Order: sequence, then structure tokens, then C-alpha cells
Amino acid sequence: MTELQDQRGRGGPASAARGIGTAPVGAAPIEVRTSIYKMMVEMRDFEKRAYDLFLQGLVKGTSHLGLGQEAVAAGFAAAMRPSDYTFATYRGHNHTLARGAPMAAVMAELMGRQAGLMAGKGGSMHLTSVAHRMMGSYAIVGAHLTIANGAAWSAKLRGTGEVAVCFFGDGTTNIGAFHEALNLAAIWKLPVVFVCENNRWMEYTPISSVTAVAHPAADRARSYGLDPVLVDGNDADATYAAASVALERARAGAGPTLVEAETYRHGGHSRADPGKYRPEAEVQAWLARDPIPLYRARLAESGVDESVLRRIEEAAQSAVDAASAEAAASPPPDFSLVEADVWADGGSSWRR
Ligand SMILES: Cc1ncc(C[n+]2csc(CCOP(=O)(O)OP(=O)(O)O)c2C)c(N)n1
Repeated sequence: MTELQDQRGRGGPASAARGIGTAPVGAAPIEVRTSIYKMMVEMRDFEKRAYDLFLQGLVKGTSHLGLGQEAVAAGFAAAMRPSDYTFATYRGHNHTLARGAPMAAVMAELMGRQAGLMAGKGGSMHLTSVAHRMMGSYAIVGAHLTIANGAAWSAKLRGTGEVAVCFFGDGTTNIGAFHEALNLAAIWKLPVVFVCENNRWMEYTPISSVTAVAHPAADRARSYGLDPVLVDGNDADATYAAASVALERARAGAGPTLVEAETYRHGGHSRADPGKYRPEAEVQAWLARDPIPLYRARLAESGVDESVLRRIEEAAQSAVDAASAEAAASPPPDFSLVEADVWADGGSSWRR
């Protein structure tokens, strides 16, 4: 391996510009790869519909789409065991769906309906489903890295073999909690995988303008005694391969991994942001590397029949139609729920 372990399958526009080589990645079994494609198509259709429903005034509050970043969520989720934990940011729709949370409940949550994942009281930025080991979407940048450490420490003490996987953006690497969490995880050899989804922009600021190194996560790994891992985040085979290695390492007791997945958000930072501050050539270069058509072509090359791919796509559309209708038919949360789930005992008697 070179100084920077480059696990990227094809290399994005950025890597081409920097002349970083491309490394082949071991392909997963074809059933796993078609399931990854299915996940990505469902995420894409779900988020596009969520955006339409936002424009119609039906999705409430703010939301942050992961359009363009699906290969990170899908590749990792496919490699995880059902008992592993996910921690995500406010850009967490894809990660929640990837862990198997029902689409109708996620859509209803975005719409503030009682059938929502948290009875419509959390909304897009707080998606959580403990039953699916989706341990929350965190709006405070960096906060959840230390919480993921807690879950990993608990798993280690209990000897369960569970791994905590924590997703965050490139901007998070300049937050104190990032460094504290990485250091503690390394010292205690915690079974945790930190995944930086480097989409190059932290809100409206390019990460390159505020960071002294080219790879905001990978270039800092050595500071914690970890090997740098850089992966093409738009290549689902590459994210799956990187996830498999990191999860195995964690389960074997070898401690944390810090993965930097290079990717791009197709839209703006949050719901109403058109993202016009980004250079058009950059946007176009990344749109040309959309992870979904790339993966579709790769599967077709690998012998997956066109009819199979089309069935997956039609089924995803039908699932989103059904989920949206079910969510829209649900009422807003009943007032009686106002004090439910606000404290660990499910009530608020502790306040009195
Ligand atoms: C501690 C903290 N500081 C600032 C903010 C405001 N804020 C919300 S999102 C964001 C950008 C984060 O960028 P990044 O980590 O790259 O994630 P991305 O949105 O690209 O997924 C900021 C600064 C916040 N939510 N929390």
C-alpha cells in the first residue's frame, strides 16, 4: 500500500485531477450487489419524492437530502450485520432507509404525521429507529461521534461483536469532538467505524478553503495511529469493500477505522438552497459520476439482466407511491403524545 491507502474503485474527477491512481476492489456476490442497487434506487426515488412533497407544503420543517451520496449509505449498510449500530447526521434519510426502517414511517415522519417513525414529532433531522439499530440523526455537527464511541464501548464491554458505524461530513473534521472521539476510540480500541462523507462543501463553504490538508479525514488518520483509508464514495462496490474490511477489523478487536469517502451532494445544503455557489464545471463533473447509473452499468456489464434492473426500478417507484399515500393518510400527532418519549421513562413526571 502507498502512504495513503487508496481503496477507490475508479477515482472521481478530483482524484483524476490529483493524479491519484485507481485500485481494483474485490466484488461482492451478485445478490449483494443487486440488493445495493435496489437500496440506492429506493433512496433516490424516496428523496426526490420528499422534495416534491416539500414543494407542495406537505413535508414540514427543514431537510437535507443525500442525493448523489447513496453509494456510501448502501455500501456500508449491505456490509453491516442487523445488530450493528448506525449514527448519522441531519443528512440521514438514506442511512435510515438503508437499515430497513419502513419507507412509509420515514415519509410520515418527514410529513409530521402520527404514523411517523417517531410519531411525527422529530422530523427529517432527527430520524431514529432503535429497532433497526438506527441510533439517531444528529443536528449538532460532530456530537454523535462521541456517542458512537459510547455504543462501541458498551458493545466491547458486553462482548457482543456489535460495531458502531458513524457517518458525518467533511466539515465535521474541523470540530473538536471529531479529534476527541478518534483519539479515545484508538486508545480504547473501540469497535467503531468513522465514515467521513466528503462531499467537498460544508454548507456554503468549500472544505478546501478551511483545511490545511487535501483529505480532511484520511490525512489526519495517522494522528490517531490509524491507517488512512480513502474510498471512491460514488462507487458502491468500493464502499462495500471498505466497509467489509473496517467492520471485520472492529469485530476482531483491532479497533476503529477512519474511512474518507469522496462524494458529492447533487443539490444544495438544505431544502431551499439551490447550491449556486458551487462552480458549474464541478457540479457537472460530479453529476456525470452519479453513483446510480454508474452502478447500473456495472451490474449490466457483470451479467445482470436488464429486466431484473427494470423490475427493481419499477418496484422502487411503487414502494415510494405507496409510502407517500400511506403517510399522507395519517393524521398529525395526537396532542396526548406531547409528553411521550421526552424522557427515558417515556413521561415527564421527573420534572415535577
Ligand atoms: C456544532 C455546530 N456548529 C455549526 C452548525 C451549523 N451547521 C449545520 S450543517 C453545517 C455544515 C456541516 O458540514 P459537513 O460536516 O461537511 O456535513 P454536510 O452538511 O456536508 O453533510 C454547519 C456548520 C451545527 N449544526 N453544529
